Amino acid sequence: MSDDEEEIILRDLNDEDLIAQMQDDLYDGLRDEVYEGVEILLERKWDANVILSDALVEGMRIVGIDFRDGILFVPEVLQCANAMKGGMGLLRPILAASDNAASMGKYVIGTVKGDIHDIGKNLVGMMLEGAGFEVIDLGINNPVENYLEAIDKHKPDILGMSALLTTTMPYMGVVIEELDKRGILKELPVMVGGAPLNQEFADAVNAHSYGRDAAMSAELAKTILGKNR
Ligand code: B1M
Repeated sequence: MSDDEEEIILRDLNDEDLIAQMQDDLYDGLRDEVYEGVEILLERKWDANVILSDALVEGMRIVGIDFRDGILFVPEVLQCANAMKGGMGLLRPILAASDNAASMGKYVIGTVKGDIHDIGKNLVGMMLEGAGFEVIDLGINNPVENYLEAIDKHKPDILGMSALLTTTMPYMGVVIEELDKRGILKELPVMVGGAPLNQEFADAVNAHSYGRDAAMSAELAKTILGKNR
């Protein structure tokens, strides 16, 4: 089937079928189709946050279940991630468009050492930008030295760490301990987040706050800096 024929089919679908098709396309790692689905929904005046949650995040949730159950494997899930990032690329400028003339503050964010998951972190970054923060993204697999260097260089108002693995989340504690030893922790609020975390874990590693999801984390960041109106 040619791309043109696929385009016509997607455009012919009603909203509900299109969302279901996009979840399937994300599952099949079809970046162009996911991108096009987002485009169509935007043309139909769908809210970017709803497209993100209903089509992309929900699609990835389904992928996660089959990944866990050994139905999907790493190469396939990488393609799903690639497809999701395609759709996110289109939503990014909309989600990151800020009404705030003044910067809310600087936020350094990175996925911790040993962990290469970055979709959730990227979403948090987008929402923060949308809320008016200047976001410095350190990417994935960050040892403590990277965080220290970024703090020194950028003087952030908040430091954020993301982890998706139960094996890498304890590393957040290592970073926080190092910040404490150096006297930085009392000055710099640390937010932690990622699917396996919860408030209890955040408390246990002495993090200032726990971000449950991207939208809530942006609100939380404003609250931390006393800028939530
Ligand atoms: Co991975 N993986 N993976 N994986 N992967 C999970 C996390 C897993 C739960 C899958 C499963 O078994 N069901 C499982 C972890 C199990 C565990 O730890 N108990 C797992 C595993 C085991 C692995 C490998 C070990 C597999 C292997 O090699 N055998 C391997 C590890 C690699 C490594 O990191 N060293 C691995 C690899 C990969 C891929 C590379 C293939 C790919 C990542 C691609 C990429 O990110 N560029 C991948 C993916 C895609 C997933 C799943 C399917 C999806 C993750 C995702 O993007 N979710 C995931 C299953 C799942 O979570 N359903 C899984 C969508 C995203 C929007 O949500 O990231 O949770 P999330 O982010 C949310 C919140 O958590 C929060 O806000 C976000 C938006 O609302 N949040 C924050 C996140 N960070 C935050 C920071 C904050 C605040 C909020 O403040 C700073």
